[in-house]
Amino acid sequence: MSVSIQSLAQVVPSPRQLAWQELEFYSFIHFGVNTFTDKEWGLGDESPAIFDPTAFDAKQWVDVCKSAGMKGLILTCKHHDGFCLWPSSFTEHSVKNSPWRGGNGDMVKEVADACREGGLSFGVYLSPWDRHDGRYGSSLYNDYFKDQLRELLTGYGDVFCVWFDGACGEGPNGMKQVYDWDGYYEVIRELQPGAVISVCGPDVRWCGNEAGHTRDSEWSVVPKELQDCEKIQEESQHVDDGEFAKRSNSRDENLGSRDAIKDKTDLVWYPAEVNTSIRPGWFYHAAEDDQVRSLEKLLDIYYKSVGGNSTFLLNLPPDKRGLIHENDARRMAELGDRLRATFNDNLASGGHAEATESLDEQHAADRVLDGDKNTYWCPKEGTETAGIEIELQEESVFDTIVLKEHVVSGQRIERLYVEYWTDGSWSKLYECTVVGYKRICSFPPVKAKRVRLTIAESRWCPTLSAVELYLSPQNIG
Ligand code: FUL
Repeated sequence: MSVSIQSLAQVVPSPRQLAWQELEFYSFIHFGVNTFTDKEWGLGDESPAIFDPTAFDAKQWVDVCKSAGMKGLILTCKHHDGFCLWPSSFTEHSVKNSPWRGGNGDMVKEVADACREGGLSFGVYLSPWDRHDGRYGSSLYNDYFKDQLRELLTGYGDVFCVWFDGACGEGPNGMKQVYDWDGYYEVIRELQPGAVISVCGPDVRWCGNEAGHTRDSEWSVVPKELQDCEKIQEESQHVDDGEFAKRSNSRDENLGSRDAIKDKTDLVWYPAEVNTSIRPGWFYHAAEDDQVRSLEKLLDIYYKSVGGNSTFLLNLPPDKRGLIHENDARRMAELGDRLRATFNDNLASGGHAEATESLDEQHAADRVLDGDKNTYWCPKEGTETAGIEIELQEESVFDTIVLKEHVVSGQRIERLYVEYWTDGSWSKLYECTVVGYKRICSFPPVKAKRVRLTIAESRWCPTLSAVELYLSPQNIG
């Protein structure tokens, strides 16, 4: 082992990573000329004249996101086709040459404003790959790209995320671009120090597929070499469901396990995001109106991503009207209703907690029940196996347990199991590996008054800031 367990346990998130993780669930909005040509990737030769949503309403987008319980929105300000949804001063290829709002529109502004009014965080997707711009393939393009970043990061208020995907194809001159990643990051850090740089960036790690698949063990502490953009670029070319199936080994790979990091010297906090679309495509296609993902599928991804130490970035593509289609909007409301009904009444609150040991009074067992994310239980330093028992106020039926580590202190739990007291003995209910920011444990309903968690393996000493019990509405009655 090249790094000691103690130092490993002390790799921690930056404030911007922490703020991003707490958003948990947020939307991707793919909108642009592809919406009007029915394509996924534009060629770059589309006329701005085709961009003319008839009923665009940013508030509707925000309302749909909120109905699902999302806390942020990331807009494709420019996709690979190069068309800009804001009137950039550095290109003619934008909304300023479109009939929409008589050429006076600024979609980035309308969306950013609607997000702020609705209480959603706003993020930008700016595609480095540009199939339209003649500067692509030369250093001039890097200057252009930075100029665009400056526009987006100064003109639209706070931005929580700059999302860079890995695609790097040919531009209009048949040339490829050598991206100046470090230069891009510098602009972002200077203008929006609170923003995370996602995927081709150092703050948020791509989960490795676009199908919504998740790893059972998602570590936020991983080898630094995973931040290498060249590699991410390579991996993200033409990724789809089929492709993913072929690469399923990498999904199973436990990136942060003791085995995976045993020869590494440089470990970083690089937490995962799961990104996928509510439909097969990223952009809207009328032919996919009946292929909106089911409530069960979306719940499954939510539980495994948000509840598996990742975040969930779900794409909702608006249609030619500029509205999120009724089928998608309905599904989002259903999802939000289900989540709200499930995580409404914490059956553990008011209960009593006892631990096998506690570091001190301040880190006593009952900290997991106080509803305060800043307080936590932990055993003595160096104790890697420990347990905590919760006695509920009254015997209750439950099918869900939410666990949270105090990730401000690092990610430490490696294996844990949950038991409940029934018929005079402990019976196993659930077993998992990592916990991290949040683990949602889901199982068939049981009735009990006592629940016991055993942290069987951890790094240095585990922490827990929350243990919550719930009953989902489909199991009530
Ligand atoms: C990919 C792109 O090629 C897709 O069009 C989409 O934007 C997705 C989120 O990232 O790399």
